[in-house]
Amino acid sequence: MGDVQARMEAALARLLPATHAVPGRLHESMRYAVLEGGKRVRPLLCFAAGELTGAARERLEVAGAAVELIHAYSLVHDDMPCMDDDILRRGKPTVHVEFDQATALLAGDALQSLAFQLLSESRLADSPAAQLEMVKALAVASGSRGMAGGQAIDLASTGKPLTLPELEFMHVHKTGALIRAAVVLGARCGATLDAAGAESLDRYAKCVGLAFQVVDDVLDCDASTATLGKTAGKDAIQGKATYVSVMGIARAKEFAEELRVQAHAALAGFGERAGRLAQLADFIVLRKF
Ligand code: GRG
Repeated sequence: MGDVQARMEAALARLLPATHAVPGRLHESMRYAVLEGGKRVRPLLCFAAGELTGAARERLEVAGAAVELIHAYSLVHDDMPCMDDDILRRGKPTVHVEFDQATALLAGDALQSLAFQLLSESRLADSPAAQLEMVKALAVASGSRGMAGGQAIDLASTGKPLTLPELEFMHVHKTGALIRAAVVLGARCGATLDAAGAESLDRYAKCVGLAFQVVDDVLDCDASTATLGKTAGKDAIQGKATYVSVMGIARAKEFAEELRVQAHAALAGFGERAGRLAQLADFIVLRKF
């Protein structure tokens, strides 16, 4: 993980616009939002899926960066006063606090555009058609049928009780879609999987995407602000339905463990090539931050 995280930090620093380029303040805010922080879970998944298909690391750096830029944009916008209104992210003041709201809005917009620029300006897959599929996969995962849609449902349901299927629908879109896209993009950088392989990998991605959110909900009430680098305990204060509020903390922990087991089972046919994906399922479920 440390090796991939260090590679990703260098790649992101290289691929983001320099602060001396005009408009400097916008570029500074983009770099502030992305660099020196975050677990880089999505690029890690991208690299691990690429390992399964024998993808070149240079391609995975760019694909992983594209997914991470979308993730960073979503955090910048989510933290703004019109959404979650938070002042702390990755242990630092949020972008609208450090800069201002208009800059935060533009930084998010520009990060999203840069993600698609990266996906389209260099060769990342063996055929143009496969690369176009990557662009589409990230667009769908980020848009109204994916992350932005999940966020809209989240905002509309704050303070309302949700059933378990409604909660799952929200999180499969808000958090799960981008995690799934990270896996698809990483795999696409290498050799094409057969239909059964692609289906197994997608089953794995769905399990870890959902597990990620279940654990996020557990940590929101189990861990401290200092450990998380973001404000802990907010879900309960804001009256948000979470896996903890709907099923209780003990059952939520059990559910995360069930998803971890299912994720491992989905990888069974791949053998050792899927070792890193299996380790990441463990990390996502057993993490403490
Ligand atoms: C604004 C379109 C738009 C979407 C926002 C992802 C999201 C949707 C909001 C973030 C709010 C949140 C806490 C979601 C729960 C799961 C999540 C994405 C946590 C943060 O991701 P990590 O833990 O963060 O991977 P780091 O900082 O490690 O990258």
